[in-house]
Amino acid sequence: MKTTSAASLALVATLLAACGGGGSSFIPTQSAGTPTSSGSSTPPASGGTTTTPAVETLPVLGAAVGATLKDCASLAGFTFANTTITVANSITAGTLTVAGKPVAAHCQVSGSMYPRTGTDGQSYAVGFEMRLPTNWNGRFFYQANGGIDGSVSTATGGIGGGGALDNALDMGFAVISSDAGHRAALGPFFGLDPQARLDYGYQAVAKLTPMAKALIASAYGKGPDRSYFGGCSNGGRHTMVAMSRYPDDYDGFLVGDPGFRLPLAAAANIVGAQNYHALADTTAMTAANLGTGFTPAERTLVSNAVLAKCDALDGAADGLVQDTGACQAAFNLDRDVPTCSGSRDGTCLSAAQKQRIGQLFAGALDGNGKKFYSSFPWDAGLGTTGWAGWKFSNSLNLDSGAVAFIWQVPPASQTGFDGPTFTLTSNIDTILAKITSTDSLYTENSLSFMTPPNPTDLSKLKKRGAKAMVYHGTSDPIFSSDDTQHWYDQLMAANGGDASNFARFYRVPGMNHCSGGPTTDQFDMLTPLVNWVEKGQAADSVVASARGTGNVGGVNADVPATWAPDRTRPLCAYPKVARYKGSGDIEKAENFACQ
Ligand SMILES: [Ca+2]
Repeated sequence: MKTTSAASLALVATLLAACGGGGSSFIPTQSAGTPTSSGSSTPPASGGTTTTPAVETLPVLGAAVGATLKDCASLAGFTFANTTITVANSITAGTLTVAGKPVAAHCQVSGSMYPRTGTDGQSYAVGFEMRLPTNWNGRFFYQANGGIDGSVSTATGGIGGGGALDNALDMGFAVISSDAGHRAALGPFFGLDPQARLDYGYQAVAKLTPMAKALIASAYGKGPDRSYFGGCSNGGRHTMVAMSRYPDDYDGFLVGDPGFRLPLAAAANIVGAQNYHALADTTAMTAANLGTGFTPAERTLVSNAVLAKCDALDGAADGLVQDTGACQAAFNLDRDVPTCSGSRDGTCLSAAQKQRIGQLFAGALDGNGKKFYSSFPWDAGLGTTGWAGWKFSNSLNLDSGAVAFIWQVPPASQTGFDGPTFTLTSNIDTILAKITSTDSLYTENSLSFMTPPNPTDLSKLKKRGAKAMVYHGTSDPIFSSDDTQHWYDQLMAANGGDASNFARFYRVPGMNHCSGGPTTDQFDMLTPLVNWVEKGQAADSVVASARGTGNVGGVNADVPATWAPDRTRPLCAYPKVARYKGSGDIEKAENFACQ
């Protein structure tokens, strides 16, 4: 079961070879058994001293200056290369709301760029909308959307987490949203067209950014003083890709639960589905049946066993595992969860469950027993419907089509394609070979167009004074917070052991994918990002609230009834952990310190 470091390196070499040297850019996972390894490649200094070099002072870019929208209707006549504007509408205050409050008056401009016919005969374009506040704060926000894109979601601009109490648009940002170059009606089949793959991966951003800045200049008489980029999930991936590819175009990056190695994460979720299917009641290829392989009672059993070992490690037995790193050493699935002596009844796991589920948490394996994606940390958020949805349903119905049509070379046949059959009957080695392949039509492999090139080289971004804030729920079932943590460890190593002067990483204990779970997931990370970029004020922590009964941003049903509904916690900049000070109300962030 153990994957050695040498084996991990061999896997990387194999995948690199399969890429044909064509721009592969993913980073290797940490070796098994060291999920919190620093990843440092710097040998320790001789002589026993471990002095950390002083972190250099970086530029502060200065505050944006606002302006007033001149005339919404005239923006229908805005011209830009390869761009068609279809509508420019004045939107009155209150037409949109956030947390029950009216969003301020703004102008909605919709259009599309680069219309063309794909190699599959379908029509393609980069569709977008921009929302331009009447009272503008001088800033631009690129809203990166989730999933496989395809929809122009309302351009309000997320500020982080779940149940947001505000949005970038209402704060005065000019916001763009796009479909990333394809229509939702195509589903994953847009991937049959090679250019649509590239637009989804990174090229739509390059097309939209100069147009958006020109439209802003046309609307307000000047371009944006400061530009921001943010999103969660695939939107977090877009943001990390932009950090690597477009560091000159944006000043601040807000990264949520990033799928920055999305094709590998999806392949790992497929391996997960095959394992849950092997543990399930029947051979039915349904989410309901996969869910019988690890039932709600069993998932809650494991979450509770994790809490029993880990909850108090942060000084507070409060239902939150805040010392995620210490927990991985403290918890042992084999030892700490009862093994069934008879039939499964929710109070134990079978030996087969322990073996398969334990391996999935340690990191999915290829057919040669080598790990190709990250471990997942043990945490308290396994019992939720959100966790189950990614493992048992999206593995069958979302990852399947994305792998088969957007990332594989050649793509699968569209005729008679069935997602669950693909997920549960495909050979993982065949999938891994195809998502790292190219041919004469698909000349860039999925790891090249989906993942950030050289993700730990952010020197350009750093030197010019741009900043990045990254958050990740430790109970995210699809993109592992261990993977993001390992990236950040490597970023630290690449910057003399400390990247905190330009990039910070905040774990969200208990949070599932982007929101939900037994957690405090309501927070504003955009305001501290602006303060960092424009005033040089870096946030050691960001206060987050639980969304219990009565929360105006939307109640999170996963918040335990034993918590105060408005519990707050500091989200600490990694590697620090929120620890209870030992006195004071355990429901309040002020009684915890980042240590
Ligand atoms: Ca705790």
